[in-house]
Amino acid sequence: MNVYEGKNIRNVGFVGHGGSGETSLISAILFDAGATNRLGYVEDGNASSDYDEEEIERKITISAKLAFCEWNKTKINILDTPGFGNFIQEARGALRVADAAVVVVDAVSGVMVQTEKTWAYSEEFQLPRLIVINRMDRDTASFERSLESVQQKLGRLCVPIQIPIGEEKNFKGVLDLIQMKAYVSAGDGSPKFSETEIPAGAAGRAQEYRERLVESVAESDEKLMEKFFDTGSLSNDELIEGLKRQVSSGKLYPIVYTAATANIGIPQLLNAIVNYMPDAVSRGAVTGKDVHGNDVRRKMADNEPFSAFVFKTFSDPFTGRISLFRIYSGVLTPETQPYNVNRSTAERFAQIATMQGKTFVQIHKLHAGDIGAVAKLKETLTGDTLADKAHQITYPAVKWIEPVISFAIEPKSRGDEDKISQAIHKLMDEDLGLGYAREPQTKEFLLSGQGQMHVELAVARLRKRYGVDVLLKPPKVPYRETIKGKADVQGKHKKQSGGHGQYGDCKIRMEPLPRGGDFEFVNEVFGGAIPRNYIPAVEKGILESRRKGVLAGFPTVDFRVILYDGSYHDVDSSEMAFKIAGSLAFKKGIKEARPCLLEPVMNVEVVAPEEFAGDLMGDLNSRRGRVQGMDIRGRSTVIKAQVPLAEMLSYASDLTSQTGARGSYTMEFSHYDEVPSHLAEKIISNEKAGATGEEEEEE
Ligand SMILES: Nc1nc2c(ncn2[C@@H]2O[C@H](COP(=O)(O)OP(=O)(O)OP(=O)(O)O)[C@@H](O)[C@H]2O)c(=O)[nH]1
Ligand SMILES: [Mg+2]
Repeated sequence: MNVYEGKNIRNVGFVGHGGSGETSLISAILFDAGATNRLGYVEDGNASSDYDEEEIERKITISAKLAFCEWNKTKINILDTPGFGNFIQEARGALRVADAAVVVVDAVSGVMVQTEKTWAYSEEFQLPRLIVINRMDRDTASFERSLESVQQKLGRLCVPIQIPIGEEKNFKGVLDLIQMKAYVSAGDGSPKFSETEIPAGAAGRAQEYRERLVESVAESDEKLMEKFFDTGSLSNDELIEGLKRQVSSGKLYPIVYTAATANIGIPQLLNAIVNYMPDAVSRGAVTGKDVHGNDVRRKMADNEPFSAFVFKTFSDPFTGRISLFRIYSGVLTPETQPYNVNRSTAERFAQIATMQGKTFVQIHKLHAGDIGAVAKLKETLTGDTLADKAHQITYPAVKWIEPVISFAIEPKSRGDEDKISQAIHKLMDEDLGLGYAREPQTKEFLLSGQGQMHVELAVARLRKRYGVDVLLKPPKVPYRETIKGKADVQGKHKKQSGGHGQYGDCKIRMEPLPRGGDFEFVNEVFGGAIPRNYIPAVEKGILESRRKGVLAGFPTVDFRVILYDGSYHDVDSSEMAFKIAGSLAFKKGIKEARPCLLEPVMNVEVVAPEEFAGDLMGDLNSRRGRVQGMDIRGRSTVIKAQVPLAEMLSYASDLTSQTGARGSYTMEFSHYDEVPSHLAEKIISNEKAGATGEEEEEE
């Protein structure tokens, strides 16, 4: 493996909507550049960057991968990323360390939801972009329509630097609008192609698009503008230099055309990456934080102290944990002693490497700007900065969005709980979009993720990697019980047959408290009707009983108990007897005080294109939701509503199907509210049916 300096390195993240062909393009690139000796296919399960067994099974990319090739004396580090919505955060994590994005668009469907999302991520990191219209060989692939879709949704700064030769099965290659040459693929799946003059029949069209390109390049460059006005054109050198500048500064986004699986247009795509995408140190400097939390700038140069950002961690069945990092400053050699600044600990690099898909490739040195891999770091996790201990700096980590869907999980075999929790934490080290917590009220373990598929995938990995099997259940709604009326009752526990007797007797009043009032205990016993030392026992009896309410076993909340009278026995009374008396009084009192069920109500915010607004509001109403307002955000409508949690359990997938995956939502707890009585009856009878045979939980 050759060593490259930053100015001869390109770090590009391939992003796009699921299925537009990022992974297939990368396979073709690696093959054409000689990095692999055969062309791998997603369909055959041998694409270089979809190697994980879950990826092969599902034929999609699930997590970000690193690969590289050498082209025209330049090293191109390639990050493959998922385009499927559940895993799209991975694309964001990869773009965080890229210097440019290659945005792949399907020639048939054009710009889709995740194309726009990854475009927005590229915007967030201010990355120059190259657009690849792929799958040009498919039925109904269209140059005109895909261009219209791109320019309409991603803006008019997207301009073709090629036009395709033919479409659908007649797609043969590309016309280069800068060199004004035709590049026709050999058509046998090999990287071979011929360079010819543009055929007479296509010359007019090529000229037309070249002029558009020249105008676009001249438009935002004063010097070129003058030249263009004076002479009516630009020289090729001016055009190339101008284009480079505009692309680097985010003023133009060039478009190229490919068919990945047919290996057409790939060498020209590689040329475009090398020629127009910025090199790995062209940004000059990066901003981080020093040990005091102040902003510092660090020059991206070899002669600066070492610093690198870890953007990805995953476990490899053979090598163990692998960390991918990008070097921002300094050179990494076996002598470098990296220090993890976030965790204040020294790390040791057993060997320096890079990844070619799943293959670990050793290298003796990496320069500032390059991307590398290292195995078996002790403490380092995604988002950490490794640096020279004498020159500490940290770079900002990407914050993953919170999980949006939760499932209760249950071990298939008892006693597996600890193993499961350890395995889940290992998965979470490499997948920052997962969440795991115990719901304190229902005591269920909740596994959360970015969508149902994400959670199911985690469950599959638990089984295959760690040999633990869990059942996925929809999470239980944490209902509660309360009272609406008052009661005045007596609880008496008396057992005086044979041996030592038991005697406890208390009289209580019960009354509701406002929502959130939880529980209050007031002692109004005067004159020793109950001896003072037994009063806490009465309260304890009530506290224990209220944990499992009388209606359906949910905790009872928002009520006050006033203990005002009782009686005792000199010999037979005991703490235990008064505890039981308290518990009896509680159960009796609740029943008299018009008990009811409470359910959690959530604040829900739904964002979707305007055309769905009416249907979505109707749907929220049918979920017993109360729509509270509507807003416009860009081209989307934002609907705010309060909806009972019980109605939202399958909302993620329902919203996806209602909006063709163009809607999203967030949800947080608002308050508890009474469950309408007809629903309460159902819940109560379900709970009672489910509770039979269940063990009583002990303290
Ligand atoms: N006909 C044709 N099929 C293609 C082309 N590129 C990719 N495909 C097929 O399209 C499907 C999706 O390709 P992938 O490379 O997995 O797409 P992706 O963008 O990586 O998908 P995600 O990883 O889910 O984001 C596969 O069946 C490929 O064989 C192409 O240029 N022409
Ligand atoms: Mg892929």
